[in-house]
Amino acid sequence: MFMRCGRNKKLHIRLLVFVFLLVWLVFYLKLFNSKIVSEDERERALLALKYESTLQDYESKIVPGLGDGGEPAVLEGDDQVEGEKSLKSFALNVVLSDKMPLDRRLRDPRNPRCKDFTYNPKIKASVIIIFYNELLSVVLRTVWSVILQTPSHLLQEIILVDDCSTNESLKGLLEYYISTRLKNYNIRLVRLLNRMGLIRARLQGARVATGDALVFLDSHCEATVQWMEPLLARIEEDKTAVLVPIIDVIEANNFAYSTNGEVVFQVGGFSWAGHFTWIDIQKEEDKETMNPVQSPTMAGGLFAIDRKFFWDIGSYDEQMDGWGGENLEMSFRIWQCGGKLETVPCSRVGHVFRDFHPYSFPDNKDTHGINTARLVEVWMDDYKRFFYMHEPSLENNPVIGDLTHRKQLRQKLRCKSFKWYLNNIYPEKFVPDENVFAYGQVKNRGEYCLDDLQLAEGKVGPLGLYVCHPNLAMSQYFSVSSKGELRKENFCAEVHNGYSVELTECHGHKREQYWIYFINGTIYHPSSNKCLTTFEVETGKSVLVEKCKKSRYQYWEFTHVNHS
Ligand code: LR7
Ligand code: MN
Repeated sequence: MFMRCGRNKKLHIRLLVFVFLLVWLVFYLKLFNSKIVSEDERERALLALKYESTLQDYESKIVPGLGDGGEPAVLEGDDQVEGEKSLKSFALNVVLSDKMPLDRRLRDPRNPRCKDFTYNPKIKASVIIIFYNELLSVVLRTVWSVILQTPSHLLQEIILVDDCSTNESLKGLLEYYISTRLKNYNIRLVRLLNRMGLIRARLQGARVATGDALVFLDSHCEATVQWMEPLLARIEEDKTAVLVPIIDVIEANNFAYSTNGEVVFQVGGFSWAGHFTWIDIQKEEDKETMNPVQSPTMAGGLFAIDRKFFWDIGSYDEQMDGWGGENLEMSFRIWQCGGKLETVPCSRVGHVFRDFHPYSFPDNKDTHGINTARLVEVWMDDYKRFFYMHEPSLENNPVIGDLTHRKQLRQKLRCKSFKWYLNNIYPEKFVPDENVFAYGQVKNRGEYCLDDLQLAEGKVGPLGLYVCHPNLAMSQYFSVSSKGELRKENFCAEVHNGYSVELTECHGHKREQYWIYFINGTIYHPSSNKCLTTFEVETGKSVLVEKCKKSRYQYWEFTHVNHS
């Protein structure tokens, strides 16, 4: 009994100690916990003190309904004046953007036939948005559009990559906005410690991404209804397909969302100078379809790709600096190394097209030129000659840097040649010295040459004459194509009013763009029954068509003539 009693007493003491310890532990933990919480709260309170009122000021300027649906928005009075001014410094209307709701909804811009499709993808996307010194409201509108237009079960995360911006508003205020207004969404902010340029910034974003697919966006975009579904559905179907939405225009001055018509859309091409261009869909049957359409290239800023495929196919050339070139590099690589690039007509995203870059580049380097030289060396084989005709100073220039790794990649992936790419993916691309009757400089009286007078891409201007350059430069490089066009890249010589000769977009239907180069040196224009003639250079209008006659002013000599 004693024993039992004694045992019982011991048990009681133990129990008491145990209960005491438990109470103490619970209490301690609570204390500990509350300490953390209170620290957290203090930090938050401090942040709030600093940013909440700024943010509320910011938010109080927003005019509900402004720009709703994507309608053009107008400002009045001082705002209008200030807004116009900001266009010159920021390349977009800052005042208007700051007044427009960050979560504005756009109308459905798609072809009505898109509504007949149902997509049921099971994979998730990481949306990667890179930015450098962009306007806060524009960045946030991009983020909101992704949140609002993407079903949450398809969105793994949004990754914002700050390429070391110096604008204050993109620092604490942005962080505060994310941690308060966007706290219910999975948004990750990656700060780069140095300005790395957009190519390496995207790579940093891709490195931390965990979704099945990567979807890249510029930081001044707005997604529209069902933009994500067809992109992911296509990736699910084929992991080697890289997808581009239709990129609509958000006007920089009034933020109107404008579509280029509902049905018509274009795909990507390129110029020999190394620029991305828009081209019409070539195959008739593709013009009608709402299914993904092959695209020879992409613009670069907006695309979706399987995450693993992104790395397998060589991600990006990490040695590309700044801005430019990575879009064509990736386009050629995807096609040549076994992938495909497609435009998805039922996915549409708006992009603010700006007249100039509102940011500067370190050292003022021509990163577009250098990056393009890198890609022509790795992917374009002998066709790089055309690029160097535009940029002779980059040929064999050490600024291009080391290419070993990229060349190894091409070998490792057993990629096809650029000729294969041209023949199979972009057969419409005009090659100045292939399948042509004549090409090169076109001389008249020994010292004058046909010249494009530096006409910019997409413009119309007179065919000119200029003193021949000692080296064949692209501005004096013309061809007589197999279709009888007197042409330079996408410019064709066309007779206007039976008299003047203009360089204008080639249409491929002969008519006023049809010429015959005769062995006797005349360039004959059948539809006007006249011949290409030159006057003295000094008279300005130096090249036109006139009644054919035997004259040295109608005698033209191409550097290369293909006799057949
Ligand atoms: O140093 C920089 N660091 C950056 O993070 C410079 C820029 N950036 C960011 C910038 O804030 C923006 O979010 O990179 C993004 C793209 O820069 P933009 O918007 O100045 O480029 P862009 O729209 O004029 O140019 C197009 O071509 C570029 C070539 O390098 C990129 O691929 C862009 O993403 C691309 N944009 C598009 O494809 C959108 C459609 C335009 C067309 C046609
Ligand atoms: Mn852009």
